[in-house]
Amino acid sequence: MKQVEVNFDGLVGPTHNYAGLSFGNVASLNNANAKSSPKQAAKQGLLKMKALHDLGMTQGVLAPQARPDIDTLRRLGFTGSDANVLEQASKRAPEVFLACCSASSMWTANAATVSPSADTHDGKVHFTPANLTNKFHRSLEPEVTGRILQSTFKNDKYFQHHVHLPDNEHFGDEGAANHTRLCSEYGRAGVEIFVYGRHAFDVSKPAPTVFPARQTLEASQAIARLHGLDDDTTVFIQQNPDVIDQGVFHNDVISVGNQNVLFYHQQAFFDTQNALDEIQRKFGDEKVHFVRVDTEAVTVQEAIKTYLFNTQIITLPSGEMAIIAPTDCEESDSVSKYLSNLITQDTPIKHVHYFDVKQSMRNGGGPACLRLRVAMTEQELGAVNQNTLIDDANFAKLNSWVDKHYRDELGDDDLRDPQLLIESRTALDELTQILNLGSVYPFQR
Ligand code: SUG
Repeated sequence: MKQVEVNFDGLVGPTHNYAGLSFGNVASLNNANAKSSPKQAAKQGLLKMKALHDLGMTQGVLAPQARPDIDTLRRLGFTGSDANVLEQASKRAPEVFLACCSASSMWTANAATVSPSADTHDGKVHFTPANLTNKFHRSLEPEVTGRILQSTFKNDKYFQHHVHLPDNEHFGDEGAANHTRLCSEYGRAGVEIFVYGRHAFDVSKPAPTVFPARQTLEASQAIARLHGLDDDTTVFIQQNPDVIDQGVFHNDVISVGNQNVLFYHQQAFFDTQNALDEIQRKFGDEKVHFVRVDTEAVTVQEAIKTYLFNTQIITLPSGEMAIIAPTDCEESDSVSKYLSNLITQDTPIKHVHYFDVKQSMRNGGGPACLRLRVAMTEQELGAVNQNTLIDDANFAKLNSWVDKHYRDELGDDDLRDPQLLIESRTALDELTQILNLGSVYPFQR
């Protein structure tokens, strides 16, 4: 049966802004309070989606969340009209207010962990929204993420949706950003690799000391159980605590996989050799291409700055692989040199395409952060909400929707403007019609 891998990119929301909310994410901290352009951000994302569609890939889109999150602000004690809630919260608790305005749901690599039907015991595609407990602004996402996923993959014959893990740091889960699947073909059972930052219950184990490890082993194990994965084809690897302390806040900032390729930095993992041996053993007879980037070629700092590993490795219809990289990689001498050389080597990666996603990069989100991968059979793909798939018509529709509703520029002061709340809700209400999602937002219910 033919299977494809579909990238579901997050559409950037109308309140895209830089608030320095993510301790441990260097770009987020460095760009705190810079002015943003929601319109440009959304368009950069749409152009990447359209380009992948034009390369012959199946491309989907996931709706953003509604912000400012008035419901959460009310839950935290702000009362009165919506305008009053905005004014009071921004004056009396500015940090809390900014966290409730983040458009962070755009990074759909953190929306959920997905296991394709070939890997699961019941033969369904499994989804568990990430609870994102480590950052308050991101912990506001899982419930609505779950609704968006259920409206996008709306067929219980093929799709199994789980509730996110308990909202507690012991089960801190960041979704697909810490999960990679290797397989010989998308339709064949693969090896699911979960990369965790620390052990929650055994604190004697190594852990970072400067920045937080957002993902726990126990959370990864719970996802594997929920998805009905086989122990024989599941691998749990600890991320190197030292690289977390240097700013590698998710595994997808230091390694990425596709089919029979694992592209990783020399310092990515804690116990690299054992991890790679286990992957190869569980993968079977076919050889995995372990493409290691040495510190000598690209330092961890340069990898964080350019997001060399937050690239998408995709399999083109021709069977060759392409790497989808941010233009920041092209602008770095060492990284662009590395990539030009990589595509001439004996690995399946034969092309590199650069995309300007700088609006997202300034918050620490590269091309791979912007997408959630879902490998599906033709039947499963047929059961997906078709309005969420990108074709020329849908791309044009979404572009005009952005033109109509998004602001060119946004600063902190704009976020408390009640008019922005009205604009955002009007935009998202219209979006749910374009994407045929139903009433997924709290303000619609
Ligand atoms: O969780 N940045 C996001 C970036 C997520 C990147 N995702 C992956 N690596 N898959 C985060 O740190 C910054 C928001 C701000 O500072 O305004 C933010 O949430």
